[in-house]
Amino acid sequence: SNLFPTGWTGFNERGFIAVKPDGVQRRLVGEIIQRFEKKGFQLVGMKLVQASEDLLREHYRDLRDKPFFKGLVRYMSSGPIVAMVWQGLDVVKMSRRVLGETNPANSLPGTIRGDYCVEVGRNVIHGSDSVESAQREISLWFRPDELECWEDSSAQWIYE
Ligand code: IDP
Ligand code: MG
Repeated sequence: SNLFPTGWTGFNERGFIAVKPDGVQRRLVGEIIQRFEKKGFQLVGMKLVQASEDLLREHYRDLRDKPFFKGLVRYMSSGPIVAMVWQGLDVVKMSRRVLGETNPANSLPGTIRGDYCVEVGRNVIHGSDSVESAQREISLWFRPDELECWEDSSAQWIYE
């Protein structure tokens, strides 16, 4: 988009969101996409993927020393994931609020994790925790040509 020629921050910030295998199995993909769409974010990349354990170990490399790491990789490779890139103003920080807390027990109703799951080890969705990790995760999960730049005709009704 030429509307916001400021680089991948501000209006053009991009975040990586993934519906985890339990979210796909439990038919939550449509509901989750709808929440980001209705909020006003712009979808710029999406695919259904069976992630390899290598990819997941790299994705979660900061957690490699945690006791739950092995189980986390097994969970995340247990079925297909819907990987997405969403764009918009402060999308990374706002997505974390849409998701809720890491542990669904601490997530308020109205958040995805607050509404759709119970345990931290089956918390249905991933969202990048910073702009830096978003950029790392997007380049890990998507090739540049898998991301679409399209003019958002509703931008003038979402941004002042
Ligand atoms: P986040 O997904 O909210 O960013 P992280 O701390 O980055 O949370 O942890 C990544 C994922 O690892 C969590 O979403 C959850 O699926 C899993 N996880 C985190 N803590 C635990 C735990 O104590 N037991 C089991 N799984 C956990
Ligand atoms: Mg995290």
